[in-house]
Amino acid sequence: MEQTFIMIKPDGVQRGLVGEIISRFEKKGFTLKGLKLITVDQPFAEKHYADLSAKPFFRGLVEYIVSGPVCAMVWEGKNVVTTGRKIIGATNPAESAPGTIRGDFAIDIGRNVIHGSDAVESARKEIALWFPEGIAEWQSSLHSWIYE
Ligand code: YYY
Ligand code: MG
Repeated sequence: MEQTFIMIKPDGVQRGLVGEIISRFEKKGFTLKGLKLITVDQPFAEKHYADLSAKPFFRGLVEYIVSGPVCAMVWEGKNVVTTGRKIIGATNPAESAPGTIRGDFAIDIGRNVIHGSDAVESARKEIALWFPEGIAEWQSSLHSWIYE
């Protein structure tokens, strides 16, 4: 089954959005496979966002990610990478549809509350980076109520 890496950024944690965000993924039918509150350092944040290191916003982005604890998660389910990105909404909250997490809870691009992997391959890399200890081995007993 497909997995994705979802991270509630420091603003989302500070603003008390952890429960709301977890609830949206749970209610959709996805399965929580990993979860931890963690404060990362600069080299780690730079590694996570390595693909963006040449961008003008990179410094500010790294500063923001290290500014407080984040909630790192692994979610599992059919098409969870693509569907997870839809639940999250467009990168710029000004363009995120209402009903998406960023559309409902964010205003500025540099405070957009949540990260989600953009492809199955990046999800695999991000899960390995954030959960080197591995993730929970369990199967939800709801499977046959969610999948036909
Ligand atoms: O995957 P996603 O988070 O939607 O966007 P990315 O293009 O990967 O950029 C990562 C992160 O960088 C974005 O969530 C906000 C920030 N950012 C920014 O501050 N300014 C931009 N013009 C583009 C992205
Ligand atoms: Mg991205």
